[in-house]
Amino acid sequence: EEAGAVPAAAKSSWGPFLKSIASFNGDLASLTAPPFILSPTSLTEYSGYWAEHPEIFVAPGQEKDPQKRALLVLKWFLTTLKQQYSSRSEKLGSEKKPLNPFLGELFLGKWKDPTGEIGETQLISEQVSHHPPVTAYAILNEKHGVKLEGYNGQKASFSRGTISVRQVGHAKYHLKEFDEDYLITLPSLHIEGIVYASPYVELNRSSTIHSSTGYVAQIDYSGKGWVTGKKNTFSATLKKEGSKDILYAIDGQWSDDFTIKEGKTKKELETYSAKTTEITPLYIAPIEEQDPLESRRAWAKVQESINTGDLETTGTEKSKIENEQRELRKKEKEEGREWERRYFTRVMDDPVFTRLSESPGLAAEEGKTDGIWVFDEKKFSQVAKANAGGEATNAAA
Ligand code: HCR
Repeated sequence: EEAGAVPAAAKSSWGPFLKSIASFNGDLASLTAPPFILSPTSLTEYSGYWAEHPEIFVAPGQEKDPQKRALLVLKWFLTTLKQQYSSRSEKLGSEKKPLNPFLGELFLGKWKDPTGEIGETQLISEQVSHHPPVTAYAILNEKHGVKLEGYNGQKASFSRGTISVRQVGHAKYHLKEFDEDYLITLPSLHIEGIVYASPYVELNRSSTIHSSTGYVAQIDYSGKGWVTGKKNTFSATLKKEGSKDILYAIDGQWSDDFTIKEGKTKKELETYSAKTTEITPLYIAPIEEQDPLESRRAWAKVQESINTGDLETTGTEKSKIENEQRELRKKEKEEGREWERRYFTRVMDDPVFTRLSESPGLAAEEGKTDGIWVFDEKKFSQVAKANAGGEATNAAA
């Protein structure tokens, strides 16, 4: 029944596509998808999914009890999953292939707060590597002293009719008032419904959150859980490191309802409804005010032609960007320099990461992105200063 919703023209291009992915090399960017599965959205925009509920994002900043704080961080993480992994495919599994960002591409914006209680939350997302693709981001809320920073890339493989994607990278959630850090690992995923030309994401195995205060959250994903038979099922626990006692248990579906219970008493504390909790839309500056490297400005013509189904223009406009990029890389090579990232810096050792990356597999993963990308406060304030002086037009200002 899912396949029936796909237009006839689309169906005819799906067979050849399935054949082509059977032999693809792990780089999702190199996957040539049929036009109807192309999304006009660049992957740099996906960083915004971390804070589409700003009130839940900043809530831990207000909580005095460290155990409750750890729970609020876990709750916030769980509430981001629907946005991250299913917001594009709510209708009949219509996940699409995002635009592959160019090196230096920026996606900047803010979640405004008319109430004044949450304060403004700012998003800075930058493509820090093109081959392999890596996106870095920082999300800042000054009022509550909350900072999220992270980066990620994807490594994909195709087997038994599905695309499996491993995420390389991690996120760090920082609370200024308590000088507290949380290291968040990213779940691997696979794409279901490919044979029906109706793709959607399902998460695999588990991911963790380790805090500098000694709490550990583990989230186990089971897809169409064998107990419930429902998609996007998970089961999470919060424990003190080294202890078997479950402080809190959270069960349900990340795209629907989940319930937080006290570990010992099993008392229900809260049921969160992912479907009915509204998101706060991100404010992005009008295109003419954006920096030329900002995603929506740089891709404007490609996006417009994808939306109108004009394949020829999509092709020529994409090639223009690709050729420009090739020229830039050539010039940099000749001059023996590297592209200067605007907001992030690559380091080989990040103290927070080293301290909290308990799981041995984690450190090995990082090597594959050739270092760790961190938000560079110095660069950030320099850009802010330059903007204040009117030198550059930057939407984040
Ligand atoms: C795998 C994926 C691109 C990467 C997307 C990531 C992992 C990016 C970072 C975000 O924080 C979380 C995230 C969510 C997305 O679910 C995930 C995408 C889902 C599909 C897309 C593929 C490249 C599309 C392949 C083409 C299919 C539809 C045939």
